[in-house]
Amino acid sequence: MKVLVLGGDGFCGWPCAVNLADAGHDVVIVDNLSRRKIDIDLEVESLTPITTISERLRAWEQVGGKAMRFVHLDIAHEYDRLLELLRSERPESVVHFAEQRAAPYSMKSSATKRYTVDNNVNGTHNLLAAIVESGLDVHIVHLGTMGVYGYGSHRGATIPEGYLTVEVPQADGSRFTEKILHPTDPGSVYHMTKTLDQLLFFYYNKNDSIRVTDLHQGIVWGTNTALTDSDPRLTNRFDYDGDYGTVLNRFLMQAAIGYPLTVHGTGGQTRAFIHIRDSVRCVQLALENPPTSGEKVKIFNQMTESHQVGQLAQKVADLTGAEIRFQANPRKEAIENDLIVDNRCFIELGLQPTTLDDGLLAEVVDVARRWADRCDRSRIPCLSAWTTRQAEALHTHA
Ligand code: NAD
Ligand code: USQ
Repeated sequence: MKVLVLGGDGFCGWPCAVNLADAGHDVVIVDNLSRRKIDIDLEVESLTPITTISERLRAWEQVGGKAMRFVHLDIAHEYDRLLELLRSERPESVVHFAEQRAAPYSMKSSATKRYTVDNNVNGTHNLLAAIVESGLDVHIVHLGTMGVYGYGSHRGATIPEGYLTVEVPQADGSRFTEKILHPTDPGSVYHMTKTLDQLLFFYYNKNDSIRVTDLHQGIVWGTNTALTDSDPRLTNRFDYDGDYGTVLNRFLMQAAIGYPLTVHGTGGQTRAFIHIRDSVRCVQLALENPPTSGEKVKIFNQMTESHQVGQLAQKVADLTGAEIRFQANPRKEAIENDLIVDNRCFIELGLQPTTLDDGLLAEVVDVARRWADRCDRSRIPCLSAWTTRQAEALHTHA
């Protein structure tokens, strides 16, 4: 299958592209390398040393992988080139990772809020409009987020895969049932862009019958897959800084370098998680099981387990002897939340979940230890505050 991987140079996209090429698909990576440029702006680097995209592709061919091509293109601002690319490549599928994905970065300033909305919403809309204009029947697999459902209280209810069946009361006392998109409750400007993506998909699917699978992914942890681990030049990125590092990888890296684990607030926040190896597998399963013509947007919850942040920190502390340090929470988020998630779609497609207990936690600690001297400890604190109130609390606790 010919697949365009938008954002294929990123943390989730690179191992996914390599995996698809390994499975025999014809892969074209499309990326504007903005993630690498943001690292330069933030004066931080991936903990693992990553090679340039050209070197990654050369290395992949040398280790015997099916050659992949790379197109340097900004999907949010180069509409004509995107359309031309679709017309010339005529892909059967597009995997769309190409968005600004960090909630703290999206909340840093008006400039990063505006950049995140402009980049993410325009990019997704350009892709949809270009597919319609090309007249091609392309299946989009989009990386969305579990955060679209929100992390308030779901009052013990199980979060369904995208759609909620509701009963609507009528004036005459009767009721009818309807399946609607699950209400959204974003917790950051970044998460808000994903809820807007969801509406764009709903509309273009209804109006133009565009086939879409939207993957509501949880927090991805781990760093490499067997393939990206097979040669140092294929190594995947490892974000650890206060803007781009995500919670579990941060805790594991902090434990590796003897830095107290940074639990926000009480640590009562519960989140969904998935290992990078399962993330890669899920994207392949979604690609190989596309919606049929005329089918509504398929929504899968791409997560394998839920954990409370404080309990995760305790687990890492038990494994490594690390100290835990509670921090003023830079985010405006519930002190505690429940999170029961239906993830049957991927399980029924054959996903065998990798869990936290599989020794992979220790593997991440080992990777972090190996590259500990590349860590800039001053970049570890999360300093991006959601509101002035949170900023003041950070300042008081500093
Ligand atoms: P990442 O920042 O490492 O990768 C995104 C890639 O997209 C980068 O290589 C970047 O250069 C590229 N990109 C961004 N805007 C672009 C544009 N306008 N044109 C072309 N390329 C562009 O992020 P990631 O962690 O790999 O996340 C990929 C996707 O998965 C994102 O959409 C994110 O929201 C989603 N996701 C990630 C996680 C996670 O824990 N990392 C969890 C859930 C969902
Ligand atoms: N947290 C800490 N300490 C830290 C870092 C984070 O306690 O050092 C807490 C946060 O306050 C939050 C939770 O951990 O309550 C998760 O934060 P995170 O940065 O790991 O995850 P998040 O901001 O939600 O974003 C990440 C990805 C994003 C993806 C999302 C999936 O960056 O692209 O969409 O996970 S989900 O969380 O399911 O919405």
